[in-house]
Amino acid sequence: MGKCEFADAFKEEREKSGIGKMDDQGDPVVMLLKHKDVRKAAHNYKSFSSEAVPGRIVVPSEVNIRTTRQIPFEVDPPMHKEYRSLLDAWFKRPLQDAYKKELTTIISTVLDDVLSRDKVDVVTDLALVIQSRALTLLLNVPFSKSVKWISWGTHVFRSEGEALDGDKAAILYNYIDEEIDKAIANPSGDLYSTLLAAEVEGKKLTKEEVKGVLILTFAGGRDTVINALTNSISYFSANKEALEQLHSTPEIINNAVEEFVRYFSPLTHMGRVVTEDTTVCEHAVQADSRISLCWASANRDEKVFENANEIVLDRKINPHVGFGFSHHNCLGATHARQIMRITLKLLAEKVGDITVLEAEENIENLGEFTRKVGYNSLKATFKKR
Ligand code: HEM
Ligand code: EMZ
Repeated sequence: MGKCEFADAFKEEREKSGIGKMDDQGDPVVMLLKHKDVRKAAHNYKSFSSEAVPGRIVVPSEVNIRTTRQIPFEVDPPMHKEYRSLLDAWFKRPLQDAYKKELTTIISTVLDDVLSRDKVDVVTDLALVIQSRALTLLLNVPFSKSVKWISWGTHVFRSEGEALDGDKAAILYNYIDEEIDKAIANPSGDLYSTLLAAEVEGKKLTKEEVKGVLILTFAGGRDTVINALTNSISYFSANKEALEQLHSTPEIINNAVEEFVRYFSPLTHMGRVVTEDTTVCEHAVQADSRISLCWASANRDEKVFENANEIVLDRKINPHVGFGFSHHNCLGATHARQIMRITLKLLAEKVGDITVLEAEENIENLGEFTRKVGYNSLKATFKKR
């Protein structure tokens, strides 16, 4: 395995039984570990539903801190398709030249700031700042809004450490309620107003539905993007030749982004609720129990990926499921990919060396497994090229 190590926590069980078991707050989860099974179950929404009590498909479950249904994440087909058709065009805006140009300015400014300082924390000074400022483009709101979002830290539902925090979540819910009320009073071209004016099946979206889309946009695209950026930087620090490779062959940047998403799998897994007694990977599961689709394990499946535990920056065939698979595949992937592509391009252009001084790893506890998903803190120095 290469230097910046993100071990495959699931290898043994994936090869032995194909499943893992974990308890989550008394509501157990059977994790699907093989690429083939993960894709099959993701596609089979009739047996494995996303439409349970809001928060139940998330692991750890958010049922105690959330009553609003996240849209389109916690809705099954056919209704899911109605919401997706409404949202798809908006979430493709990151492909526009003007959007890419503004995103380039945002990221370039952050990197120039980082290069002007002796030492930075990659998590809070680089990744969180890029993620929050970039989100102003996705929502089409003024840049100044990002100041408050940065102050919320890396997770909108969690305070220091692991625990889900209802009081912290309430800050986000109240904030979104207020922004929705402002958009009702003064409509503009932002995502709030666009959704408030939109119709699904001939009916205007309710405030609760708009809130469901916004909570998901704030929560789903936060620690995932922050981990993807931070982990990539830790890789460049441990593998000095990689940044050189991107500098001399920038045409592989898109492959490198997909490979980082595969290898780091910033979202480890996502749950589904079983709707009828059935089997997964020849293992019986009962109606109303939970399974999870373990993207992180599927992405290291050696039946699918050659040298699965190595980062191959220019990997050509890469059917990773880091952004999910089938109906619920990541709606924010276009935005996330642009952030990653532009960051890698600018790092390769501007930065000559990254040296990590201190790292505090973020380790997830998943029953019998522990998995490194990123860093709580990564202190580093950046030198100009
Ligand atoms: C769905 C990963 C960034 C919004 C998903 C899913 C995965 C994922 C695995 C599938 C969930 C499931 O099947 O239940 C990631 C990763 C990201 C990222 C690895 C960054 C590297 C973002 C961003 C946003 C976002 C930036 C928006 C700001 C969403 C939404 C869905 C979703 C709305 C639900 C789509 C649906 O249900 O149709 N993401 N995500 N994600 N993601 Fe992301
Ligand atoms: C949910 C989830 C979305 C959940 C696609 O993933 O991301 C998690 O970080 C949030 O806690 O509520 O939005």
